[in-house]
Amino acid sequence: MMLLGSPQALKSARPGEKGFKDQMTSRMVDGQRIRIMTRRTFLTAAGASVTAGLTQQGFPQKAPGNPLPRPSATQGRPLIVSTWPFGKPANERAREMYAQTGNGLDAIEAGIRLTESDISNASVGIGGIPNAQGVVQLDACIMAGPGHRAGSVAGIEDILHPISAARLVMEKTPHVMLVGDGARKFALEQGLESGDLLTPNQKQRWMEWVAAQRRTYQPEKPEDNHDTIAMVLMDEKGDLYGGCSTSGWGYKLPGRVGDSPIIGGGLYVDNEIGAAGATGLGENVMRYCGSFLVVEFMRQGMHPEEACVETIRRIAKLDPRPIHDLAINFLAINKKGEYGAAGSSSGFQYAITLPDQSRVLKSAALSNVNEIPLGGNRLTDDI
Ligand code: SD4
Repeated sequence: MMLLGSPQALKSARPGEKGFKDQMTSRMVDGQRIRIMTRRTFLTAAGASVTAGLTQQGFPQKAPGNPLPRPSATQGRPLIVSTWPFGKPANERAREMYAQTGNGLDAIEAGIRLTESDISNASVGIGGIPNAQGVVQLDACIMAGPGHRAGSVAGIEDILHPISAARLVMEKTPHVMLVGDGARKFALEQGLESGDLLTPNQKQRWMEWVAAQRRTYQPEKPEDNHDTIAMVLMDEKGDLYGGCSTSGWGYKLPGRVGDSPIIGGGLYVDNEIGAAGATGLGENVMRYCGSFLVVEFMRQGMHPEEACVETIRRIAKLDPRPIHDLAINFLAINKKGEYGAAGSSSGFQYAITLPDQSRVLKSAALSNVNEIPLGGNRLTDDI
């Protein structure tokens, strides 16, 4: 096993010592498993230089140095990449469906439906955090590279699988996006399953939130709710697909729509170039056409990880907030089978699944402030 990374960076903990595991991760490179410093370790180790690289606005003059090899191109297909550790079982479900039907859209829909069904996930499907009035309103979209087709629903209520509603919008209507009650009625007409999306646990939490409210409207801090699933896939022919599903910002104003159902915002697929998806504070993604921008950077020849980093840097350059307050994360794949991800803070994890393996990875990070998501999403040490 090769070891990459600076020895100085590792002197705070050695193999066998407490804390060592946090510093190290491993990755397959050219068929060989290599141990590498985690991005967080690198940022800590390189803390002085990274911090020195931040401008007063809080964004780096140049991307933080990256001692890690960028993930190299994969050969196996389908290649499936999605947000957060819970993306791993969703990817595996997508892979299973792909094996049955050979259809990338079926795979995306099945994978995301698994996450939508997970009551413990507080930001996708049933069990999602409701809006300020205690109503769960869901956003989702789906996109197919071939034909550049897309479907989307926003602010949909009572429908257990908004990703399926989005697919039906794409396949059964001449439209791209349906919202609110129209989306709900359409989904019901199409025979989609309906039900009460507000679980007793979320109802209780919402009542506590209401009780704690001051006069001014104050939604849950968005960084506590990073649980959207965005999934992208390349099939055996090299065709690209993607989907995204979320209950959005916890205790949002009724009717608020985030980036996740916005084509080019929370998701974008260009069958010639690649596909990208987002998770995080949608207001900071949709104002910049974030996923579209990632794909455009890949069109310019950037590796998917570099394209994600560059997109966050662009957003940070335009946005008045310090970079670590942006709370945005992107992932991407390209036609070569390369993949990557980046977050405005450290702590974003994403899942990659191939026919013979499935793993959770840490993304590149543009600041060393750690996100600690609480909205039902659990980060993993099992990387
Ligand atoms: C939204 N982007 O509605 C979604 C929420 C999210 O991780 O991704 N959270 O803004």
